[in-house]
Amino acid sequence: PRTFTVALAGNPNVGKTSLFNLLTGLQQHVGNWPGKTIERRDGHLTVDGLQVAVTDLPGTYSLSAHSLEEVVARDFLLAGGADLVVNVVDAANLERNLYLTTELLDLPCPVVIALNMADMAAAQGWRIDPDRLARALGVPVVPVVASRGEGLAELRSLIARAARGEIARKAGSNPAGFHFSPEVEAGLERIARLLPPMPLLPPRWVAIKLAEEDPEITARVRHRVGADWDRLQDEIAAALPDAPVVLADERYAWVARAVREATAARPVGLKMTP
Ligand code: GDP
Ligand code: K
Ligand code: MG
Repeated sequence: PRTFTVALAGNPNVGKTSLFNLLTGLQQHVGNWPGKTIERRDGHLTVDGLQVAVTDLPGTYSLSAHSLEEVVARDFLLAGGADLVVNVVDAANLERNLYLTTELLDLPCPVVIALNMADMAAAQGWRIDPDRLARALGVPVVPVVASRGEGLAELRSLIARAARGEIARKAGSNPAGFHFSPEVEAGLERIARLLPPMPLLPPRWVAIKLAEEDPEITARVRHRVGADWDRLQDEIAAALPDAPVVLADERYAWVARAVREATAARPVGLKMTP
């Protein structure tokens, strides 16, 4: 069987490569993503006698395929490249960082959070409770300070648990963590039932991306259904009116609630993350 593979995903400059270096040490290889000028880092680590492969994904704020980095990251994840996503999050910019988390949780692969920059967050007066954050997000959370190597042992043991199959998520199932409202989920289900089979792409994910008017997925489905596209588009609009705005609003609201539940105190005299 294939080596258990971990992908590090997150916004730019949150400490992904720092964590990658800590995890893999000298067991790493730097190249480019096929046909792209974007750097790719792959490495290995051994936990509990298990070989684990690690890939450092390009930093992205979203998985909307609006940039080369986003296309690379999402294609890797959709192709089943990762058995576990370690979502590296900047604790000092928690709310902004967790938007991507909602998109990672749309995918069938298990997700854990490495809550990095815990030192910066504390210096800014944030008091983030990792257990409450884990409960709010529905996924495990490990606080780390990558620049000082803190939390590495805990992250390694979380990866080991995942490699032993103890942190699982059924492919194509509705994610345990992030959900839209029941009305939106019902609309997504209706859209998913109208779709032609799309190899490698979970139907709920395709429905979300169509509802969000994602250009790449829209083009692929359109190509696939041919003359039925106009009718499908009408049915999507009927199932989920104002879908792009409604879905984005629900992601932001879910993130805001998770941050509220996980933070005991707000920084005094400092601006909140937009
Ligand atoms: P990437 O863009 O996500 O790969 O982020 P990098 O690993 O390149 O880190 C970006 C910057 O943040 C570097 O200067 C790191 O040294 C620094 N950094 C990474 N982790 C931490 C951390 O936990 N605390 C602090 N204060 N700085 C960090
Ligand atoms: K960087
Ligand atoms: Mg990097």
